[in-house]
Amino acid sequence: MSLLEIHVLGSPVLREETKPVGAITDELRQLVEDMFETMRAAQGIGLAAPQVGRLERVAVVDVDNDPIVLINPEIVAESGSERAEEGCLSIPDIYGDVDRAARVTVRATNLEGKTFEREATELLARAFQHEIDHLHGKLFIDYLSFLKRRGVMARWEDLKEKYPGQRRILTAPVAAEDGK
Ligand code: K1U
Ligand code: ZN
Repeated sequence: MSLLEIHVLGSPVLREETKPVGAITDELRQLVEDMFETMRAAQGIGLAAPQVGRLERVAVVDVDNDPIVLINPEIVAESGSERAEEGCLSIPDIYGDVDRAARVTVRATNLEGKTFEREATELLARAFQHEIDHLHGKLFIDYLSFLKRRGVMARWEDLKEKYPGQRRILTAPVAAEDGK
């Protein structure tokens, strides 16, 4: 298992289109395992391959201890609209309100190569949409108004100094010691 570096805003890989996964290989299984570990270390509820510098069409999501691997995911149905605040592990300390479909059905393949469909609402629906956007080079800040986005970009000018090479390096969470 390895913690992967997270690419942050400005890294070109975040704006690239991913490539559909053909075969489920041991390398892909390792990538998925490392993505879950990285997502948890960063205290996220999702992570997409471009965020770790990879262009496979793969994302992981875990809302309420329900880990889901999304290989070649697509939204096949959506309805309603809901506005809520979002963040992004690739744009640390920046938040904004985003309108998303309130209910979505995602079709994807799992690590066993089986196609499945999953309907979702609330945070899971938002996470699916956020991660699938990453797989198409789209970020939540793209949905903000011109003025809000300009404010975000001005703030990012200061924050980005913390991420040399446009990479965020995580440290493994330290286990809590009993009784302390
Ligand atoms: O892809 C990412 O950058 C991960 C991102 C996904 C996300 C999905 C839906 C709403 C907001 C963000 C995160 O996980 S950021 C962490 C976060 O916002 C969060 C963490 C725990 C509960 C709720 C939100
Ligand atoms: Zn994100």
